[in-house]
Amino acid sequence: FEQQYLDLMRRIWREGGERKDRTGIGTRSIFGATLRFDLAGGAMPLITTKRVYWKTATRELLWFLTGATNIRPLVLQNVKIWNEWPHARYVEETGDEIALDIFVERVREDEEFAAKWGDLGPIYGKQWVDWPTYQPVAGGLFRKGPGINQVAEVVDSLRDNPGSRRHIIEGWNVAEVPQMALPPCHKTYQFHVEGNRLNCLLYQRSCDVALGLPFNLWSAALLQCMIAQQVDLEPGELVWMGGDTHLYLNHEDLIREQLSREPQGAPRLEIVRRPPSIFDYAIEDFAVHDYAPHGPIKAPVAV
Ligand code: THF
Repeated sequence: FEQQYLDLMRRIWREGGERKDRTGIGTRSIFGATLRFDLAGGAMPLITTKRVYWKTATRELLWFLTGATNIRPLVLQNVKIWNEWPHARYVEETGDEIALDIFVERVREDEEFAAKWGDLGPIYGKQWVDWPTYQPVAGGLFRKGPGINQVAEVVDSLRDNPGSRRHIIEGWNVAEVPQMALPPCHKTYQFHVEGNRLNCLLYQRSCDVALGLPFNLWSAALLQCMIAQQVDLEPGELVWMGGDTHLYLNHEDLIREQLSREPQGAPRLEIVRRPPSIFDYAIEDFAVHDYAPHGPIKAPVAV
């Protein structure tokens, strides 16, 4: 299970081409990679060669499902993973070079400040549950139509038309990409019904293998398990496909340490309650069994 992840990491570090990236840090990268995980029996692609904060990743997923794009609800839950981007924008646009933790405290304490500076633009949550539409009106003008809830539509289409090849949740809204703090990395989810099993394929255009991928794999598998529960199917295969699949050069210590460790155990997910809809899950609904990972490994996130 996890060996696929470690093999990918080793291969990129050994064979990946070095390139300059948007963040200026530099990466080793390969283009095009596939991982496959069978989620039968609650098996999860939860990395054990370092501690992965699966509750943090879960809170992020639940935040996406609310349609929120402001970091404040995450900050109030002590989830820090999106803080760097609004902070960078604040410093750039105001010239006020306050430290990250001071900025985050202001977002926590000051709702108005958060509304102004905590937003990431129309990223995942907005596109998933409120994809904008436009309706023509007289004179060649358009007005805003009702948003499309892609997640709700996929749940419905899985129930009503399981054989469909159109069960898709798309994050890449071409017209709105310029307004996003960061264009979506995990951009396309396709679901597929095979007998009583629900498969999921995630296409990720860009992947930070050391920091991001453990989160992305967990979140995709969790979303798949939640949707499966809602439509009375068993979780099937998770197929992950990466475009630019890379390791940041400043993650070398993490990579060496992690590749020296052996995977331990086979973590399993239990969803302890069946909420009335895909939008009603709470963090308490998830339990992970048999997760006894190696210790965490700290590494800086590239902004
Ligand atoms: N940008 C970059 N460069 N890497 C990413 O992984 C990434 N994401 C999201 C958006 N842009 C990205 C943000 N997701 C961590 C994990 C996920 C993130 C961002 C940061 C992180 O720092 N994880 C640490 C600590 C976790 C914690 O403190 O709770 C870790 O050890 O895992 C990928 O989609």
